[in-house]
Amino acid sequence: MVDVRDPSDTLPPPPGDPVKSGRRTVDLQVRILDENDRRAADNRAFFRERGIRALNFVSSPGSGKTTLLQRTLGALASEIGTAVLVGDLETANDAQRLRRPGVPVAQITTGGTCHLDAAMIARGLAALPLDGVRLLFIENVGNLVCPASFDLGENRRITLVSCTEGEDKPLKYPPMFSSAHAVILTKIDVAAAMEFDLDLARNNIRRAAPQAEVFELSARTGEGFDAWLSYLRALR
Ligand SMILES: Nc1nc2c(ncn2[C@@H]2O[C@H](COP(=O)(O)OP(=O)(O)OP(=O)(O)O)[C@@H](O)[C@H]2O)c(=O)[nH]1
Ligand SMILES: [Mg+2]
Repeated sequence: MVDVRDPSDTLPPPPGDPVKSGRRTVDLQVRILDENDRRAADNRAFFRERGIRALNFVSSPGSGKTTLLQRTLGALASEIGTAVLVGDLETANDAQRLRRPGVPVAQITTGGTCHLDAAMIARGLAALPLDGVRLLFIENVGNLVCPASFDLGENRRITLVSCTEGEDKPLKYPPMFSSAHAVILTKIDVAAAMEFDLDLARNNIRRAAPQAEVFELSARTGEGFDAWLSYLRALR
């Protein structure tokens, strides 16, 4: 195994030309994340003042975030005020899938950006009527890496991993799992057909996300959905 991590990451910045040493890149990254953290704190304060609980759904492309939200809205929208922000590089497809009477939905298109950030959330919120909203669902861009670095001001981060992706994903993409409040193992209806080893996946989730509550469900059949809905009802 070749470990390509730059050992200078853990050392003081080297002297000399900052461009040649790579120092400017690191400084810029820190500034972007600092700025994002400030905006995330503003979002968090906004949610607190309004009595909104915000959930940030993250996963690989196609793990089933929109399908999970469709079924969740179908079960809860008449009972709890909900709104949705959904992020993709392009298209408003997911917003169209999630639209239903009484649920404000706004699509955020990021252009080329591989994650949502706190400023995008603030702009998205300005486009939503939020009176009576208690739960805000944020569907992040499908990507198991970048969204982990960007706090949106959410109250809960929910990481999905599906039975079609392989049991090892929690170990390969640790930040997405170690920063999750809950992990949802989804598409369990196809686990057997995929010869997916549920016990191995459970162990890997436990190792990567010992702090997280874990749900196993199918957004297609509804299996395992009651526990998930109870979790959401307890949050509001
Ligand atoms: N069998 C099965 N299929 C599912 C389930 N959840 C989602 N799917 C299917 O998986 C595919 C992708 O689902 P989406 O909900 O679009 O996934 P996503 O995470 O929102 O995708 P992106 O927004 O592109 O990242 C669709 O064909 C869904 O019908 C499930 O629980 N079981
Ligand atoms: Mg989606």
